[in-house]
Amino acid sequence: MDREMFNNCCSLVKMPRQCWLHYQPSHFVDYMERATTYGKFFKNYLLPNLPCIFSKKFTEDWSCRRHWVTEDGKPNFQKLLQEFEDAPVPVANCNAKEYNANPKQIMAFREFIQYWREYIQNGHSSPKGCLYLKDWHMQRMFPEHNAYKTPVYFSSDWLNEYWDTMEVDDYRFVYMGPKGSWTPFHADVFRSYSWSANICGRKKWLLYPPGQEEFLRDCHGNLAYDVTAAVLKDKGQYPHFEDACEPLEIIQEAGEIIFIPSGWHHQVYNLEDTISINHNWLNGCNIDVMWQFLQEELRSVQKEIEEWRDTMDTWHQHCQVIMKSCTGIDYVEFISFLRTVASNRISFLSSCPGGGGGSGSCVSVLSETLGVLGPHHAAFDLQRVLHTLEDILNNEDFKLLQTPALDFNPEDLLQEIRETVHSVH
Ligand SMILES: O=C(O)CCC(=O)C(=O)O
Ligand SMILES: [Fe+2]
Repeated sequence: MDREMFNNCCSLVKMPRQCWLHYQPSHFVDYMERATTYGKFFKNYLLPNLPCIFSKKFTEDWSCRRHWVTEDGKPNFQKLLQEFEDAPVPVANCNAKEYNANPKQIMAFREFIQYWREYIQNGHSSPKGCLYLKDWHMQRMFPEHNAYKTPVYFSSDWLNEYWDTMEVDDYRFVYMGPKGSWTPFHADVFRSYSWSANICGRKKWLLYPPGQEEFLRDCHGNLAYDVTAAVLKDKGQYPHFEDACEPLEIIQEAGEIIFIPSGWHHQVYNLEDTISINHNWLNGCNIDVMWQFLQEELRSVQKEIEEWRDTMDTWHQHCQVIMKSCTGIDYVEFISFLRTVASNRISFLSSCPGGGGGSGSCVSVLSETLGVLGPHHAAFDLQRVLHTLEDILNNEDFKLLQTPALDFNPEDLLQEIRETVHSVH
């Protein structure tokens, strides 16, 4: 990102988000055939929050595309077994519904592969149902495998940066499922973006732009589990279904990467035996969507326990505790997350004032990424953190938290960010 793009993006990001209430999906989604500049992806897809597909050229040098796949494009079970043996993996049963998802169990990788082989031999069926290995933190468990490299387009990733720093979790996953396995209707964690690359096989995606999910709720306000189910046509049960648009339907082929924008709800089918890699990620372009989502989550918790409001001194704190257990994060942790992102950029910018990308002394993946994206990108990120932090500090619910458990003064951080952004020319 150069200075001109920095100035453009700082204005573009302030534009109101598109309203999708009367969406008419075209049956086409933009397709990136060959090298696309980061700037083009940033301006045309990240900022306006639009889906697109990257061709298989973008994954052709990944080692997993060679090692995990046979010559005829099928999962290479033998090789996969050698690599992962008895690693414990999470496996969902696509035939069972638990709330709005599929129940999961932990199984040895070997056991899942044995099931998958039998499932294929049995004409893609099994008395055990259709099992789907999903949300497996393969990269975290086997970093030395270097199975793939995150494309630069998806490298401004605050979510994994923060959870890597905390050393507790990440949002980088592998999915492996037989033909017929599927993922029910949902939006991604914290309304993050996702990117998903097919190592082998094909997927069908049904995408609804933000806001359309309101038409896909039942009379109790619960989101549909399967947007293709006949029950949605029952007006008594799904009163607003006829107002929903048709979904954008995308077929993703082997090797291709799909970009799923923030807050777009989706349902996904494996049309063949499929292996994919998926990351959830967030950055300065959709941090406002996450913050909006957290405020909505808090409002719904408040509604749930409204009756206790006047009887408890710690009611606001209590809402935060419930929000953290349901959503995975509360306001204080959200601020810590923003602070980590800001601190990393402030140190990056102070270590390479000339914007040389900190080359030479850069050892960590993060400083390498910040170096590639450049100082103006770091300044853009800081602007976005600044804007979000200012909004939180003015938020009435935040102000009502009696002892915000922050181990720093947010005003000092705001000042430091302002000075640093100012110093980037
Ligand atoms: O591939 C799947 O089954 C689901 C993937 C997904 O929901 C995502 O990448 O956000
Ligand atoms: Fe998803």
